[in-house]
Amino acid sequence: MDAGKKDIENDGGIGGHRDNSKTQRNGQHKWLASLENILQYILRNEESGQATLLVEELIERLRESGLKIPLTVTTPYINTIPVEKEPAYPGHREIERRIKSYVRWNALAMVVKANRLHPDIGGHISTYASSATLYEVAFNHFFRGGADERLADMVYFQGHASPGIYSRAYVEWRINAPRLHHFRQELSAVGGLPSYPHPYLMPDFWQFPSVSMGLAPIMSIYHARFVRYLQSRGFLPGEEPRIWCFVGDGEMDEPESSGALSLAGREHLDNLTWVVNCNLQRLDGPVRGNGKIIQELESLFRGTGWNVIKVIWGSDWDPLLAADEKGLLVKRMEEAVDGDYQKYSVEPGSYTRKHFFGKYPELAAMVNHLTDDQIRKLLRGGHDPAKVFAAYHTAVNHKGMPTVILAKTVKGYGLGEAGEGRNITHQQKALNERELREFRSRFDIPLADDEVVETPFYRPPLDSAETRYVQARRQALGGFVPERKVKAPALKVPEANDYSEFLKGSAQHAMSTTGATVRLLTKLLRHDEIGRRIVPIIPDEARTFGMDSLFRQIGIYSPTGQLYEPVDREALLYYNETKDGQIIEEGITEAGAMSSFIAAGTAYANLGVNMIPFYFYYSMFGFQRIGDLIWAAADCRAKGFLFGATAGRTTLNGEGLQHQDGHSHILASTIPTLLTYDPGFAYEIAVIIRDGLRRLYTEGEDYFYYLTLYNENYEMPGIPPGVEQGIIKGLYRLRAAPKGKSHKAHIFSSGPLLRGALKAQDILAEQFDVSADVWSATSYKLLRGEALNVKRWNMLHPTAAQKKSYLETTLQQEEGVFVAVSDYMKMVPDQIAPWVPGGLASLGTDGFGRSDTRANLRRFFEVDTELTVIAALYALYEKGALAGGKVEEAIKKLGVDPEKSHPFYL
Ligand SMILES: Cc1ncc(C[n+]2csc(CCOP(=O)(O)OP(=O)(O)O)c2C)c(N)n1
Ligand SMILES: [Mg+2]
Repeated sequence: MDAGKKDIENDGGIGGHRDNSKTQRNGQHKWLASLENILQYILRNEESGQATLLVEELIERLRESGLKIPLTVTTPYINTIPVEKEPAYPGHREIERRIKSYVRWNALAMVVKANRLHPDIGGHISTYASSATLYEVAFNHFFRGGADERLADMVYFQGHASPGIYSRAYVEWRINAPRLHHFRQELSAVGGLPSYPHPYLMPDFWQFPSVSMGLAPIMSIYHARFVRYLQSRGFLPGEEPRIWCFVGDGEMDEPESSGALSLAGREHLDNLTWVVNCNLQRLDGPVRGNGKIIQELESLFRGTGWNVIKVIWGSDWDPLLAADEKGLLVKRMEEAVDGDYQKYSVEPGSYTRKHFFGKYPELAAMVNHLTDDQIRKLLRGGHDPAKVFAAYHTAVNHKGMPTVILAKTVKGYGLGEAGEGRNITHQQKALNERELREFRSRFDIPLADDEVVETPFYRPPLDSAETRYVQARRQALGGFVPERKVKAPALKVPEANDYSEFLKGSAQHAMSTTGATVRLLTKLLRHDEIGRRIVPIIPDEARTFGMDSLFRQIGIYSPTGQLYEPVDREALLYYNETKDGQIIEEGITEAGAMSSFIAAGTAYANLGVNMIPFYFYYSMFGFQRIGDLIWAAADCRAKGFLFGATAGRTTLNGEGLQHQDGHSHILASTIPTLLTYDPGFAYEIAVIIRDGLRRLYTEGEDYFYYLTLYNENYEMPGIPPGVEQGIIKGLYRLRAAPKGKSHKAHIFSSGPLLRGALKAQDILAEQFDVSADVWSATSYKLLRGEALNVKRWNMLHPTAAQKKSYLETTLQQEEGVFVAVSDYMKMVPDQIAPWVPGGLASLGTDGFGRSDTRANLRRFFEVDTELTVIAALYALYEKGALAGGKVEEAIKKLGVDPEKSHPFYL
C-alpha cells in the first residue's frame, strides 16, 4: 500500500493540470510509468486480498482530486472466474453426467405422464431442464445434510424445478416410483407428490415453500440473518449451515426478491449463497429481450454489497476467448442482447455463425475451424459442471459478503423443438414420440425406442456404480437434502401463577391491551426456560406500542454492536444495540419482519431449537400488506404469535383510511392453521398466550396465533370464575343481565367494544325493559371452525347420534335475540350466524376509515353503545316481541339520526 501511495505522490500530480503540450507528454509518460508500477504492485498483492483495497483507494483519490471517474458496477460479459483460477473438478464427470441425465429424464417423464393421464394437471419441464447442472453439482459436492447432529444446509429450491428434485430423490432411492407416478395427484391412495415445495404437505421432505415468486429470496436472506442472530445469542454452537436460494431470473422482478439485498450485504451474510438461473426467459417471453439480465443483476447485487460470480460461458468458449487478442469476441458478447441469445439457442449453428460471429470478419474467422453443429453446441456456463463447480467453490469460500451466482442457461435445455429456448417452453408438458426419442438419445437414457413411448421412469439398480456413487456422495456430505426433521425438545412453559397479575385486573389503573401484552411479554422474557427463546420482532414501531422499555432490558440485535454513542444514552430506555441483542428491530419492512418470524417460527424444525417469535406490527400492515408471507408461514408450519397492534377501525382513531384495520380478521380467517383472537381484556390475553405456549412448545402442535391488540386505555377487570375454556374456544358469558325484565337479548362483543356492549346492557335494562347478557366473543373463527367440523360429521353420519358443537351447546338454552358488535366488519361475527338460535344481527365497521375521535367514529360506523341498543330493540321487533314504534322512539331518545349516511358507501 505504501509503495503505491509513494508512487502517486512522487508523480506530483495525478489529476493535476498541465498547460503546455510538452509537459503534458512528459506527464503522460510519467503517469504511464507510475501506472505500470501500481499494476505490478497490485498483481503482486493479489493473493493477499490487498489488491481490491488498493484499487478502491486509487479510485477514491482520483475522485477526490476532482477527476470524473465513471461509475462502473458491471464487469465485462464474461465469466468472473478466469480459467486459470478454476479448481480441478473433484467428481467423476462421466458418472455424474449419467446420473444427471436420469434425473432429467424422470423429471420430464413425471410431468408428461401425469398430463397424459390428466390433461389439465399441469407441471413444468423446462425450468429444471435449464437448471439440472446447477442442482446436480450442488447435490454431488456442496449441499450438506443433517446427519450426525449437524445442521443441514437450508435450500430454497426454485418451485417450478420440483420435478427435478423429486426425480433426484427417486434416483437416490428415497422416493418410490408409485409416488412419482402420482405427481400432482396428492389425493391418490398411494399418496402422490405436491406440485411444488410445500412443507405443510410433505413435512419430512420440503423445508420451504418457494413457488410464490419473490418469497423464497426474501425469506432466505432473513433466514441467513437469523442463523447469525442465533449464533450471537449462543444457540447454535456447532458448524454453521449454509443457506442456498435458487431464484429465477424472471422472479428477480418481484420487489420482494431484491427488497432485502442490502441487508444481506450490510450484515456480511457470507453464509448465504444465491444462484440465479438466468435462462433469459420467464413465462411469456424474454426477461430482458432488449438488454442483458445478467449485467443488470450484476450491478444490482454489486451495489448492495454482494459478491457476484457470473457464469456465462462454458468451457468450449475458453479457447475462443483465449484467442480473442483484440477483444472482438468480448465486444460482440456485450453487443448482443438477451433476445439475440435466445434466438441463438433455437436456431442452427449456421445462424449463430452468420449473425453473431459474422458481424466482424475477424471474429467469423475465429470459428472457421468449428462446424455448425459445434457452434450450436457451444455450452452456456450454467450447463457446464466445471464452471458451476468453480463458482460454488468460490462462493462458499468467499468471506465477508453474500455471494450470488448469475448462471446463464437455456430454458428447456435438451427439449429441442419441443421447447428449448422457445417462448412457449415454460408451459410445455407434452412431448410426442419423436421428441421423447430425441431427448432419450441426447441424454443417453438406456431405453429402447418402443419403451420410450410409455415414458417409464429409469433409475440404475441399487448395486450399480451410479447408485453407489450417488449414495457415497450424499453420505460424505452428511445425508440427504432436502429433509425436514423436527429435533427440538419440548419446552417447559410458564405455570398458571406466572400469569396471576394479569388475571386479577388492573385495579383502576387504565391500560390498553397492547400495554398489557407488552407487560406480559416483559414478564415472560424473565422466565428461566422460555425467556431467552422469545424473539421479539418489531418493524420500527416499538415506541408506538410502548415496547421501548425492552430496548434496554434485552437489547436490539446488531451484528456490530453499537459503534456510536446513542443520543439518548443518558435516558433509562436508550436505544441499545448489542451483538447479543434479543429484539429484532427490522426497520420499516413488514415483509422482512415476517421473514424473520418464519425463520424463528420454523427453527424447531430447521435449526433444531425451539424459538418463540412474538411479532408486533401495525395490524393494517399485516395480512393486507404481506398476506402471502403469512400464508407461507402457515405452509412452513411456523409457530409463534402475531400481534396486530393498533387494531380496530374506530379504536385507532386519528389515523384514517390507510391505517384503520377493520378486516384483518376476515383475511386471517382464510388461514387454516392460524388461531385468531380478538381479546378485550388482559386476562383473556394471558389465558390465550398461556394455552398457546403449551400447545405449541410442550405439545408440539404446528399452529400459530394472531391476536389483535388495541391502544384504548381502560381499567382491566379481573377474570370471572370458570371462563378459561370459553376464552380459548372463542365465546363465554362475560356478564349476565339483570333478571326480571320483559324481554331477553344477548350481545356478542370483542376487543374494546366490549365496554360499549356492557353499557348497552345497562341502558337496555334501565330504559327499555330488556335484560341483555353480554358475551365476550374472543374468536369467531374458532367457533365457526368447530361448528363446521361437527356439522360436516353429522352430515356424513346421519344415522349416528348427532353431535353438538361448542357453540350449539353453549347457546341451546338461551332465549331472546342475538346481536354482535365489534371493531371489525360485520362479516366477522356473521361467520357464526347459522348456529345462533334465531339468527344474529351484526354491527361492524364496514367501509373506509376516517380520522376523527373514537366516539365520532363509532357513531359513524354504527358500532357505539346507542346503535347496539337500537340493534337489540330492532331484533326484538323483528321477532314480533316489540312494536316498531318503540324502536323509533328509542332512536330518537338515543339521539341517532336515522337519515345518516351508510358508512360503507359514503
Ligand atoms: C407471485 C407469483 N406471480 C406469478 C407466478 C406465476 N409464474 C410461475 S413461474 C413464472 C415464470 C418464472 O420465470 P423465472 O423466474 O424466470 O423462472 P424460470 O422458470 O425461467 O427458471 C410465473 C410468472 C408465481 N408463481 N408467483
Ligand atoms: Mg427464467
